[in-house]
Amino acid sequence: MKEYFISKSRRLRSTSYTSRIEEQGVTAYTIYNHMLLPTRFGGPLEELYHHLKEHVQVWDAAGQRQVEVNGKDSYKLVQLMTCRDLSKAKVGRCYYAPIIDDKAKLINDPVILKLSDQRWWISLSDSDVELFAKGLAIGNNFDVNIFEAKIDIFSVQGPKSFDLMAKVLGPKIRELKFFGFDYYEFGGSKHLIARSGWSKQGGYEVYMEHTEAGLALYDKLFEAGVEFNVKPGAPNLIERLESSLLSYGNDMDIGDNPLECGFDKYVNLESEVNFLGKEVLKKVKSEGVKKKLMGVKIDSKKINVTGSINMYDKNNKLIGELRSGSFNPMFKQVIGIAMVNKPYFKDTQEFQISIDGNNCTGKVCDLPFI
Ligand code: THG
Repeated sequence: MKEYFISKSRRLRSTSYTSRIEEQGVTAYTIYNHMLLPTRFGGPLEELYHHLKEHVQVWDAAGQRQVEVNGKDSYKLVQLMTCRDLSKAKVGRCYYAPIIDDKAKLINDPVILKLSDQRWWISLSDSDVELFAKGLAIGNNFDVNIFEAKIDIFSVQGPKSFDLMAKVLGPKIRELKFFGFDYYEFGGSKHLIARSGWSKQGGYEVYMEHTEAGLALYDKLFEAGVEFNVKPGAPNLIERLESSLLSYGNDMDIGDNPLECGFDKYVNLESEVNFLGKEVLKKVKSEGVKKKLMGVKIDSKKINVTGSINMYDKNNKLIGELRSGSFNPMFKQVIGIAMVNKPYFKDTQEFQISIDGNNCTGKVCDLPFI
């Protein structure tokens, strides 16, 4: 496939780390929340995939922007936007929480951090939630402030991330529980660090305020990480598919509701909390979904998904559409995420798909893959 350059401009915002990763050999960017997000360093993605599963990587993940909501009505507004019950949310915890509109359509699938009773960060996937939140606040006369916080996340991912972070920040960081966050001292300042990240290889995310000490911490991890074979990296398509981590805009979008995306765990319809789309979701739940996200395995060694690709059964009936995919070294074939129509939800449902003009066969499977 022919590759194209990105024309940089002020609108496609650089991050605190852009000059650093360009020295470190970044070779491709995508755009995420109007910001440069690296996708590749050096050679093939497969090399970075193996490295991520064995060692440790530091990622410029600043594209995961924080919308801060603070003020007297901040809980009311955050709860209005998500179908996950946050009434018992605790300070110091992260919550993966779908944001939906009044028709229960997915606006975003952020991680929400409760910083204090009247202060929240919504750590976004790729859509303009700040505008949506402002519209709701104005329409409801909420007493809140809403703005994009000056935070650039860097993510430390991989099995050796625990040893590396403990070496630099002290052993206490090993005690942090999954999706918890706390403050750790480095270079004379405190840094908010969560045990989270967009891989299943373990790790942390540093919510870096634009400070010298924050950048020094980024640099220090590379210096101290030599013994752990640290490398600059990026969210990895192969790993995230194998780990079944969904990507907003790719696997699901504003045409889908959270029950179609398998977010049942994060849809709380029994509690008293008030959120947009609640009655719609009750109806969807009682009637059952008409399409849903499933895994697929395809008999092919390569794929490049740049748009939806239709899937057909043996009678040439449309059964769904492939939305993401990549060759996976462990499965030794292409795996991907597809939106599958009812009544084709059966694990092992067979289908045909055209990849770059070649007819291939595949099978639907339940998620997660492993
Ligand atoms: N970290 C932060 N912000 C983010 C992401 C992140 N914003 C955008 C994007 N990633 C949001 N998407 C996801 C998807 C999955 C997870 C996190 C963010 C995730 N899920 C866990 C899982 O599926 O096992 C568990 C979630 C839970 O149980 O609460 O980690 O990566 N800051």
